[in-house]
Amino acid sequence: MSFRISADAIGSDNARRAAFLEDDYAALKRQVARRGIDLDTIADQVAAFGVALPSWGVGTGGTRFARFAGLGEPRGLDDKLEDCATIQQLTRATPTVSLHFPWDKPSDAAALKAQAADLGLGFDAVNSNTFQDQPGQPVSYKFGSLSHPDKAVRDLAVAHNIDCIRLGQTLGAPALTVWVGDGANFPGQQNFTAAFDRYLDSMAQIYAALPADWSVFIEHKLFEPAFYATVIADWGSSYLAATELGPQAKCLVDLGHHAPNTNIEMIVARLVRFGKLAGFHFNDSKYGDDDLDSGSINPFQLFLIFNELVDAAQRGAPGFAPAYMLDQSHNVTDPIESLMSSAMEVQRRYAQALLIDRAALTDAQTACDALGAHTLLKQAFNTDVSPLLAEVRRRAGGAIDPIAVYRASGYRAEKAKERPPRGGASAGIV
Ligand code: LRH
Ligand code: MN
Repeated sequence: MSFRISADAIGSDNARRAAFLEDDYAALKRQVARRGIDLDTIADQVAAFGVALPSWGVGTGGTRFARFAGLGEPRGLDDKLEDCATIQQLTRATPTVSLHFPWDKPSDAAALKAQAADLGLGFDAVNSNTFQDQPGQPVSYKFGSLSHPDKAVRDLAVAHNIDCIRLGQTLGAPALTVWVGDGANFPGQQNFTAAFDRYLDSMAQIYAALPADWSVFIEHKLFEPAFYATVIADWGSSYLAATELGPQAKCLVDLGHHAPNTNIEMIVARLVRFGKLAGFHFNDSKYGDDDLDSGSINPFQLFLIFNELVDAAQRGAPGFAPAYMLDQSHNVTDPIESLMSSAMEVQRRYAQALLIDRAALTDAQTACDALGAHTLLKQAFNTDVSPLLAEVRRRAGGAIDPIAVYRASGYRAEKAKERPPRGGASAGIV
């Protein structure tokens, strides 16, 4: 029998904190009531918010130089789901998992769906992988996949993506995320237009295989693994491709896939305006695609992104239904702790964006009152919503302090006993 954190462990820890939380929540409720906001209404909205977990994020991540495996690493999909269920049990903010194929290829997709449901989990967008060759693969993705000059390579990549759709359908997933590392390392190595057209032709075949209620999410990325040119390098290329393909194709924004200092919240506003925002891979970065914990480097940017999303939701932007997912690599922390604190961080910035006085903001913007407008955002960003988030977790049966309960439970030590290390040095993100 594998170790799970008991409801009692959560209950008794919550009982110790309940009185303080009640106090803090009441104080926050009074504070925002002075701004004409009912905190319980915000609590209901936050309770309905969820962010999907990346199946590849529950194992220790690494870089091209090395990966230093942690204790009790998940050995396979069952362990990954178990760890995801523990994150959901404590935070109540992560009801779905985003799988990556073939890393997570199940032997029986229907059984996997039932297994996940037993753990209180569902599935969000599935991810294809044509950035690595699989053992025995007849042709290589070394020089690209969906945009490769060789039709045999493109056909293999298209077939793999269609397999992912079929698997995802059985799992009850709503979409396929397509990120390709296709590009060039040398000027002259690639004809930009020909490569883009080959990509569009391949994506059109994948698009044609989509069920009517499915979407395909195109994920842009400035560089890596290609270091001179990337076929889908930015939101512009992604938007052009999604528009060419049709209404079921949308643009996914991975926060780490932009040049430093890019105004990502404005990219979000543009994609929302034209009904092409697929959703997000939340993480943070200082330099490149660092895949650091969400909000750990630039929490104000995350808040500003949610300011655009709440504005869009409140004005009823057409086709606005973004998917929220984490996509991080946990190289030096316990992945479960990082994913819990990141999910709560994303929830925090959403909750703060709900506190913005939008009528006053519009007035200030119309009056060209720059500081007045900025101060309204800062008032919300500087509001400590910790009691709100904790109360939402408590009401949903989660832990008031998930990290404290997790650490006190000895879960990781138990998993270290159940999951002996596989040994051997490794490198790479998983
Ligand atoms: C590419 C990416 C993509 C995933 C991979 C694990 O950098 O963000 O979303 O397929 O990371
Ligand atoms: Mn990503």
